Amino acid sequence: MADATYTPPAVWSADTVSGGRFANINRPTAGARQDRELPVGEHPFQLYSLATPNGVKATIMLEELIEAGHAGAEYDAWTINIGDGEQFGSGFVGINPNSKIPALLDQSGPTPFRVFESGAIIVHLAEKFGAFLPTDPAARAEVLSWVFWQVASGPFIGGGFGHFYAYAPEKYEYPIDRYAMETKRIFDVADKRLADSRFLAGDEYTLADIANFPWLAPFTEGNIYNDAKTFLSIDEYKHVGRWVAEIAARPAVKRGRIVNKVWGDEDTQLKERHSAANFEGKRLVSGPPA
Ligand SMILES: N[C@@H](CCC(=O)N[C@@H](CS)C(=O)NCC(=O)O)C(=O)O
Repeated sequence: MADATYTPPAVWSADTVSGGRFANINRPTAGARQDRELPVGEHPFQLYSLATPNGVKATIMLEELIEAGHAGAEYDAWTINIGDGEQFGSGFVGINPNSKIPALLDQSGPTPFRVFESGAIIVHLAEKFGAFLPTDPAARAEVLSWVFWQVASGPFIGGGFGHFYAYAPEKYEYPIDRYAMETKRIFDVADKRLADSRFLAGDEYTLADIANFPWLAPFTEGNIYNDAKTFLSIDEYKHVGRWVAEIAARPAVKRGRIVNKVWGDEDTQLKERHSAANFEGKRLVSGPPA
């Protein structure tokens, strides 16, 4: 177990690391750990993911494109179970050397290519279909600013606050204070912006909202990291709450949130998505694992 008065040795070694929820999969090395091909379907886009906040950015984007009439955005979504280490299979590492979901294979043209990192995936799709990302330079810069802000802020919320508050083997005051402070500050940035603006980048729903919603919504809805909503007084952020409620009601968002969801009530799970018919009989409620 870690010691509150830990003195770092001259050279760090992974052998001394204590437990925690992801201790079985975490290693200080990259690369494939086992041979495992990925399944490939017929649609232009092949998504390999899981319905965590980072994964849901991609599935909301794809469902929004389909909802907007872009038939060329049809996709197959395959579940990568990160708890079982499937992100370290050779096929997945081939499309994401960073071994994290989501990863996309674009086979819409003659030569398939990979896109990894959730921010890169949604920007790639937006550019391909000319959707949710304005072309006017000022408007585009505002959208991309909020997208990159999210990608940069997410690890403080997840890897920082979520890890130490919910997943670490023991509760340590210093990191919980550090990341609770930062998570609240991030919420306040969004809240102040949304006090003046219907959506994050202005009057229009854009990639800025698609990137940020999956991380902010679970806190206002109270279904992430145990009782984090209470602990962080998330109800203070009224404008974020108003924005979450509006976006959560969008049909594409409701669908996107259950794609690759393999926890919760059976009728809210959709392990694989290959067509609109897969949503029939499903209850479109959501939420990442607590
Ligand atoms: N910056 C990456 C982060 C992706 C990420 O952290 N994915 C997590 C799930 S939300 C994951 O795959 N973790 C598996 C692991 O760390 O081994 C992105 O935005 O795509």
